Amino acid sequence: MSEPGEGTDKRDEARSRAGGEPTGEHYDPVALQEKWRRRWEESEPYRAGEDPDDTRERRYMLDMFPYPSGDLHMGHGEVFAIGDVIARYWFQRGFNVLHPIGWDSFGLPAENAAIKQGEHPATWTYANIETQAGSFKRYGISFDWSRRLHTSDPEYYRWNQWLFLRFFERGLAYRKGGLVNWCPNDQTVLANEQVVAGRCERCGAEVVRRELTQWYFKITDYADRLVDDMAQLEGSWPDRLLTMQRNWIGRSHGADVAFEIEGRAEPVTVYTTRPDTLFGATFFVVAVDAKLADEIVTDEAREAFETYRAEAAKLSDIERLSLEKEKTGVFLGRYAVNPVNGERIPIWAADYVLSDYGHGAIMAVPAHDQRDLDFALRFGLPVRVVLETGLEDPAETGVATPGEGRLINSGPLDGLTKAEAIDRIIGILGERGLGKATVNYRLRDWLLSRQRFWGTPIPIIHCADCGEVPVPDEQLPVVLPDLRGEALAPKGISPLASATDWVTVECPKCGGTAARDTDTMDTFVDSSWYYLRYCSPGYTDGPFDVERVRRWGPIDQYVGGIEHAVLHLLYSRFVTKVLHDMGMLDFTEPFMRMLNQGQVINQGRAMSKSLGNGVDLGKQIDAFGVDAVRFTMIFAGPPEDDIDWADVSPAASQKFLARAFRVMAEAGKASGPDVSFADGDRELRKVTHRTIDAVTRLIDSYRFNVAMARAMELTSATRKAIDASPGGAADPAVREAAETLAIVLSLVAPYVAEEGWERLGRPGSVATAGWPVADPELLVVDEVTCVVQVAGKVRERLSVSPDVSEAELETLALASAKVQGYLGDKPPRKVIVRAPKLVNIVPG
Ligand code: ANZ
Ligand code: ZN
Repeated sequence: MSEPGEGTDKRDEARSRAGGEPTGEHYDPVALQEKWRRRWEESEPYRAGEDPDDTRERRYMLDMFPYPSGDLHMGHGEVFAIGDVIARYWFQRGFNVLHPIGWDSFGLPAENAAIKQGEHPATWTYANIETQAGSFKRYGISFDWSRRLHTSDPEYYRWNQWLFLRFFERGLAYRKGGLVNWCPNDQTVLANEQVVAGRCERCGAEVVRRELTQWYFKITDYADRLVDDMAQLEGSWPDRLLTMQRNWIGRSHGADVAFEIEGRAEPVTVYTTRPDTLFGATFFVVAVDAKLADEIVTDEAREAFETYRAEAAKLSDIERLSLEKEKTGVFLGRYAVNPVNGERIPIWAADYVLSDYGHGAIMAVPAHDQRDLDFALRFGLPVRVVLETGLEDPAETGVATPGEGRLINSGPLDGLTKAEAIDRIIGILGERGLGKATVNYRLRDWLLSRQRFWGTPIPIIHCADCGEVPVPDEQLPVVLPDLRGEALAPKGISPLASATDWVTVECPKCGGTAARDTDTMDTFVDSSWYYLRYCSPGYTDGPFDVERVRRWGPIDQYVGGIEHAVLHLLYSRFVTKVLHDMGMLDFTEPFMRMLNQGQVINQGRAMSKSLGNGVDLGKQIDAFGVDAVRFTMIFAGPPEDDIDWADVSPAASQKFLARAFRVMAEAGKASGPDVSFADGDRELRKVTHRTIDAVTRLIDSYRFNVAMARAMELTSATRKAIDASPGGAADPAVREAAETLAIVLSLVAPYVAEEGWERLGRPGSVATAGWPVADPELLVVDEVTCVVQVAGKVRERLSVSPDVSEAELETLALASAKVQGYLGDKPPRKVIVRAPKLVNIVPG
């Protein structure tokens, strides 16, 4: 699968108006694309160095790998252009850069296409991969193509299976029965994370709950480390991303409190983050789908309870927890006893309490918890305020008061603050053996089995005598059977189950007849470690060569969409920690910096078929050339912002690149590369060096768009210098500016930069020309004199930079001791600033 697609190559050739080598100063993007693509393919300028003695600093730049859904789209065009600025900048800085590419090539769409076309999912998958690979090459991204991987290759997924077995050995992979999310359309289970507002993330069908036995990874064992290790990422990951990870893990500190249930021997424990409000508990709620509800409901209440339970089964967790949803529930006919005051409180069943969080039952404190209050008001239950917050009575306003305050109506807690009361009550409960401080997490174990074909088979054999038996390592990979077309149609069980020959195997333990597990892994398993494989592609002794990962890892910069803020990043962080614990990694976080790009939209809306506002990347490239499209993506705004394609102009980008190209070509014609820049015009040299200085800082701080604005200014200044006199182009300062331009543009518009570099007579690829360094002597800014008038008389002269801002100048003037002497204590009535020459102050 390693031969690149030919399609896009041909397209360039056919459209090349120059019909061969580009000559003259006419900018022909297609001719440049054709010429340089060939050369790059031969010279491989972006190959990462693997020589252990290579002393260059190593940098690992990674773009989230694509799913091969068709050809590349505008979103790819943007994100890969952004990642490429960083990678290419690092190449220029002289680092040994690893910038790999691969495909996340298992998944449902391939399977659905295969069913429709009566094909094998591989056909669709690998055809799309070839299309995308060809398009990436045309798009000129600085990948090290020698490391390419596809997760659907047996040589890759073999290591998913290997990892699964290591997890299994460590007790981190296990099977359990329970209620799971089921997509009736895709006929497969979904992880909680894949249910969005009660619907399947992929197809939008309403998700139902089903009782099934499934495989899980025990990510909850790592919950604390997943929270605590975020300290390493603070400041280098976007805050919003860290918040989303934190919320998903949902660590909370609270207490377990045991409540006596009348007529039941064992007390029932509830989890509360507010044990201080225990005296305000006026009723008790059990999750409607918890076993406890079924167990304690009285005969009289059973019928109503069962009807209600059937209704609630249709809702997703998100709907159940929604504050907007009207509260529902039934009285179970029984009472609990408040452990601190002996009060009898009624027990209800409701859907707003979840069976798999905490203990599946709560003490309800309506005065201080909004959901409890909504419920109390709906069903006429008492509301007792136990915290003096200074706000109005919740029973009157319908608004709970969850904040801080002093305790009231709470016996021994009266007068204490919230924090004091929490400590005190935990102490009291502890002495009596009725409670203790605890930590809870919202995070659930990672449900990884899927009932679909196009994924990694789970390497477990089920034997009637021996139970779950791991497939021995030397039998890996367990390769998918050859199923295609109708055989893949969803049937509620995995299609693999129908491949009887494949399923039936000898038990590795007892030799008896046994059956393979027929589920496949969630594709998030594939993407949870692929970044490690790139360090040693083709490695056969393990998922990756530990030594090589030690050299390259962790990833210095990861670029990808915010849609992966929770799932992919959390799973990758988890797997990294497990591999660290296995002694295979010397780091605990995989991605040291993270950049989330914005979206490419059109006319204010996300692009969609139904709106008819889609823009095709290939067509944009055909019309304007690769460089202009990439330039437009980068120039549109900061990388995190959305780009509205209706507001940008690839035609204008193309025009600019043509101007830049002419500057480089004319400079190259007028002088040779051996001139001394020091002999050049000082004013232009100053512009060049100020540009170098500014662009360096701008790229370092990800303000790529502003950096490109500076490149445009440099182009204009150079053009002016060329046109100023007949021999203008021969000025060494013009050459210096043009060479700088080629290097700066190489980050965004690699084709024109490469051609320009060649025209300038420089050998080798511009991609590794080396980043220029600004000469401090040429950065010195001239000063001008600014006159400060107070009441119309000149009172002060300030020496300032010619580009001082008005605000700065006003501050400087008012800070002058002389000026202050004339103003006295009164603030000035008016300050008129004409930067950089004049400040006029009207005293107060
Ligand atoms: C009494 C109380 C009083 C509560 C109060 C809050 C405010 P986090 O922070 O998300 O962990 N709770 C406990 N188990 C629950 C379950 N299975 N389903 C739904 N809600 C549950 O939230 C913990 C709080 O959520 C707990 O503290 C409990 O309500 C509720 F003024 O107990 B609290
Ligand atoms: Zn057996």
